[in-house]
Amino acid sequence: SKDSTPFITFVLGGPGSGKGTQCAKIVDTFGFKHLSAGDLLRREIACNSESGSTILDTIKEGQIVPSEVTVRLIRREMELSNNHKFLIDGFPRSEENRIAFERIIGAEPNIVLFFDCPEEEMVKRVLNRNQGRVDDNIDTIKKRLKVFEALNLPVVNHYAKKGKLHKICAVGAEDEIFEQVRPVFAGCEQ
Ligand code: UP5
Ligand code: MG
Repeated sequence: SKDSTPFITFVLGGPGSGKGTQCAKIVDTFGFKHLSAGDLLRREIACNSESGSTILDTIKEGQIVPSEVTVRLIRREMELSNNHKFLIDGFPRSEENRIAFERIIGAEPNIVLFFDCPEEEMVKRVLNRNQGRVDDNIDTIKKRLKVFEALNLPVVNHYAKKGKLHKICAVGAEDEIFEQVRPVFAGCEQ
């Protein structure tokens, strides 16, 4: 219920590492509320919100949307939800994102999942996806990979040092990968 302290999982990994795919399985099995930061930003573009055109330009370049924008969207969804278990997918993407979340939400994640996937595999998956995303082209994918390595890996390392990181080998069949994810949530059964 809304009165409970939130239980927060951050889901990290490069573009196409399978974050969204595994989040759907975690939702089905453990009853989390899935908040994909990328989906929330794409929704702002689709509904022509004030910040929509800036968000679109940023996503096309594979860059990171300002923290205030993203954290505001995540906070709104957390407040509207009557679930208290959250899967925050694709966020934080930088140390600046992380610090802004901790300041504005006033909480740290309980668990951080990291889907570790070789670049060639990520590129292959994203190019095969075919869902019309403006950033699923080879030029933008190269930029997304550079930004991931430069800005997201420091966040991964931060949580590794804090003992919160669960590194998952993201190569193989979706169900096999989920068998590595499942034990991380032992005790979170609905
Ligand atoms: N697939 C999945 N698992 C597979 C497997 N085991 N074997 C073979 N294929 C597999 O998967 C990608 C594709 O691979 C799918 O077709 C799937 O069927 C297949 P998916 O689960 O969608 O991977 P995911 O990691 O979610 O990939 P996504 O492209 O969504 O990751 P990104 O991190 O690049 O995208 P996101 O939507 O999070 O962000 C997009 C952009 O938004 C960012 O580049 C950035 O510009 C902006 N953004 C911000 O600025 N701030 C934020 O906080 C978040 C986003
Ligand atoms: Mg995704």
